Amino acid sequence: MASRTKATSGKSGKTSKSGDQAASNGTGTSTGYSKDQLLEMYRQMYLIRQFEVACGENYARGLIRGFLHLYIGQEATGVGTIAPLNDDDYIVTHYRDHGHAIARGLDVNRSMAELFGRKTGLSKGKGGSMHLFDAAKKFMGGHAIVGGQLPLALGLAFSQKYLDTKGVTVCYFGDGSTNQGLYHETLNLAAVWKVPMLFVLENNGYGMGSAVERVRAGSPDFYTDVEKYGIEAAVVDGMDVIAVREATEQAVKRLRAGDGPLFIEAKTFRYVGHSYADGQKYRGSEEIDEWRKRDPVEVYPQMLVKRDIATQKEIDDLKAAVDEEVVAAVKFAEESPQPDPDELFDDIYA
Ligand SMILES: Cc1ncc(C[n+]2csc(CCOP(=O)(O)OP(=O)(O)O)c2C)c(N)n1
Ligand SMILES: [Mg+2]
Repeated sequence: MASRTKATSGKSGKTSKSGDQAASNGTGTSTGYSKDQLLEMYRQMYLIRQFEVACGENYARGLIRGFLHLYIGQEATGVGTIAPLNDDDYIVTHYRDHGHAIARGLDVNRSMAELFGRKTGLSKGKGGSMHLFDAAKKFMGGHAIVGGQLPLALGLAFSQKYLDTKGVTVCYFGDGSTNQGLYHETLNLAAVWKVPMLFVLENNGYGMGSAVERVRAGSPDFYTDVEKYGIEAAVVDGMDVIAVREATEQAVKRLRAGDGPLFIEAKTFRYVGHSYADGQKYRGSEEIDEWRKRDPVEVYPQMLVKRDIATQKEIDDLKAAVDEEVVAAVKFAEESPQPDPDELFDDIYA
């Protein structure tokens, strides 16, 4: 991964596993991934999408409360970056965390129950949407403070280096968190300590209602800044799951070899509001429509069929199974008990 590498499968031969033009979004001829791997990436993206749609519906029903930030549109970034990881690698993320949790294989029923605030939830119903957590899967949250997850990830990556585990830590954050001082502090210390940390900037163009251009001086690109810290950075099309996976595979290989931290900026988009309550008055529908043309959950399966990698029936069967899984998760959550009032102060460290 060279500094300022632009990684887009089907456009850059450099990022293709097979050496020829990689396939994605209907272009190219070879992906270098097996059919099972390609279908699994679709299954995860579709599961995330359907899970999020169900969350929105159940928020409207009043069964999910508090803040709800959906990952709709960003699925390819989460799935493509998590696919290359081992069980020993840590993931630390922001409050828009459902997609990462699902891609990491956290229990879908218990994730939904957590959002419903039920006793069977991953955090016994006390964390909610922004705090999905599963230490056994090395999924260390779900954090609500913008950028707050960055120094936590740095600490985990430091431990991996100190204990020589050969693991890596992947930390997700949004464009908005780059305006926080701790973003710069974390980049600096990660470079000084040469920790195995992958910074994944999910640049969806907005921090709440503020477009990046309105709150950022200079270039709208972030990856070009990072070399000032001595960290190599790549930019990738975050709507292209294959390009994201390829870029991450290259990065993770280097992290395990002890090359120090690396950075990927994924250019992506959320099709929905910042949170469920956001009316999106700050942007026009044309912009959303334009990005919709590249919706990975729509375009990617079409590419698989068009290139005879999968049949339409295989795609339809997979969708039907996921639809059932999501219905079952909502049923599980709805039928789960509320936490007991006498548990209120359990697991509280203050
Ligand atoms: C320290 C801090 N300041 C402000 C907020 C309120 N807030 C919540 S989300 C958000 C925007 C963050 O945008 P970005 O990092 O781009 O992530 P995205 O929501 O686009 O995924 C803000 C300002 C917060 N949670 N924490
Ligand atoms: Mg953002």
